[in-house]
Amino acid sequence: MLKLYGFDVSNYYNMLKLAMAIKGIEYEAVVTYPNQTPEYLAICPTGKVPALETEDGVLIETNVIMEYLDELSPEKPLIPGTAYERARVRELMKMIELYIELPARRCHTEAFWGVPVHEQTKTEVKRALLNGMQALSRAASFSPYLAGDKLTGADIFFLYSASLASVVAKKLFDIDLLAEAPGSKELFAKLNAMPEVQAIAKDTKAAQPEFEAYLAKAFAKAK
Ligand SMILES: N[C@@H](CCC(=O)N[C@@H](CS)C(=O)NCC(=O)O)C(=O)O
Repeated sequence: MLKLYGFDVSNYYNMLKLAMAIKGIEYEAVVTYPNQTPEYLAICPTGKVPALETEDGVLIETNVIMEYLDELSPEKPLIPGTAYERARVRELMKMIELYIELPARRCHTEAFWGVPVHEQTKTEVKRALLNGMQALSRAASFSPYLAGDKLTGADIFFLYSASLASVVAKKLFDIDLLAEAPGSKELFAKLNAMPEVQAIAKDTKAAQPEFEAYLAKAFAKAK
C-alpha cells in the first residue's frame, strides 16, 4: 500500500490528502515532521514533507506526486483533458507554488509563530504576493474553477496555498489578497463546502497542538 509521509497541519501534505480522497486512493499515513535525520533523509532526500512511498520507490514534490497519482489511477483525473488543457493545469499549479506559496512562506514565521521577519523581506513579499495573485487572476478562468468547469489539481494548490498566503497578507500588510483575483472567494467557498475538505480541516485542527509542541522544540533548538 502507498505510504504518505507528512503531518495534518502541512498544507502541501493536505493537497495530497485531498487529491487521494477525491480519487479514492487508499494509503497509510506515516506521521512525520520535516527533519534532517539520516533515517528520514534515506527516505526523502530533502527532509521535507510530503513524501510518497510506492512499491517502486519514494516520490517527493507535491505536484509530481499528484501527476503520479493521476497516472496510477486515471479515474477522476486532477490533470484532465487534452495535452493543452493538462499543460494549462500544470501552468496554474506552478504559478501558485512559485508566485503565491513560496513568497508567502518567507513570512510564515512572523504571520503564524510570532518570529519577526526582516522589513526588506516583507517589502519584497508584499509586492510578490500582489503580483502573483494578479497574475493568477489573468491566467485562470475562475469559472468557477481555476481551469474552467472542472475541479483540477490547480484548485487543490490554490485552496491550500492561497489560504495561508491570505493570512500572511492580512496580518502583515493588511491586504485582502483574494480580492486581487475576482472569483477566488466564491471558489474558496465552493471548495470549503466539499466534505473531503471539511474532513481534512478537522484533522488539521486536531493535529495543531502536537504541531505546536514540535515547533516549540524546533525553535528552542535553533536558538
Ligand atoms: N516543494 C515541496 C515543498 C514541501 C514543503 O516545503 N513542505 C514543508 C511542510 S508544509 C516542509 O517540509 N518544510 C520544512 C523545510 O522546508 O525544511 C513540495 O512540493 O512538496
